[in-house]
Formats: sequence, structure tokens, C-alpha cells
Amino acid sequence: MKLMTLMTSLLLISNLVNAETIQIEFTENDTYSLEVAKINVGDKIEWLPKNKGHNVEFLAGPDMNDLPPKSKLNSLHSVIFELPGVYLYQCTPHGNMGMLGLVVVENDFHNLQNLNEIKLSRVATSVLKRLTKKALEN
Ligand SMILES: [Cu+2]
Repeated sequence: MKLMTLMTSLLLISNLVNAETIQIEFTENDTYSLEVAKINVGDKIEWLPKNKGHNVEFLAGPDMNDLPPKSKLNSLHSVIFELPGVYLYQCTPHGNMGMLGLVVVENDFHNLQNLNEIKLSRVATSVLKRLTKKALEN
């Protein structure tokens, strides 16, 4: 029992030690500097407001009832991802123009269907197709 507790603690510690922080900027071209982020459970993504007028709003994720919070315009936003799966987010003002991003946790695509059920503009739909293809390729 003690050994189990010790092993669990070590596992938690090693997850914390290995956790990475990925930084994504809002670009002057109304895009995210990294459109597809492939990460592991426990990793953190920080969105940096390098250019004005953008934010982060989640549209889909592995738990559709508990998506990560939406950020305010021009604010630093930071999310730690705990559930494996695919997450789709957009910039609220520019989502229709295709300012979208994907986060793939643990290379797990089990909930890809959640993304395809989201109503998007035509431009955003084609951007999502391109990003999904990119995510599945590498
Ligand atoms: Cu924007």
C-alpha cells in the first residue's frame, strides 16, 4: 500500500516535471501563430496578445459540457489540458474569417466528430478541414 502511494506520487511528480508550456501568439494577419498544437496531458498553452483585437473561445473538446474558459480580448490566456482528445477554438471576432486553432492532446482523435458538428462559416469550415488534415498527418 505504501509502495503504491509512493509510485503514484512519483508518477504525479514526473508528469509535473515533464509538463510543457506552449506559447501561441495572435498575429497581425488575424491568425494564431501555431494553428495545430499537439501536446500531452498536463501541458499548458499560453496565448499571448501580441496583436490587438483577438481572443480565444473554445467551440469543441472531449467534454462538450466542460470546455475551457473563453478569454477576454487582448488578454493573456492560459489553459492546462487534462483530457485527451481534440479541441477546437476560434477568435470570437474573426472566427467566421477562419481564425481557428486546434489542440490535440495525446494524439487522440476519438472526439473528432464533435468538431464536425459545430456550425461554422464556409471559410471556417475549409480552414478546419485543412487544420484537421495537418493534425492527422503528423
Ligand atoms: Cu481575431
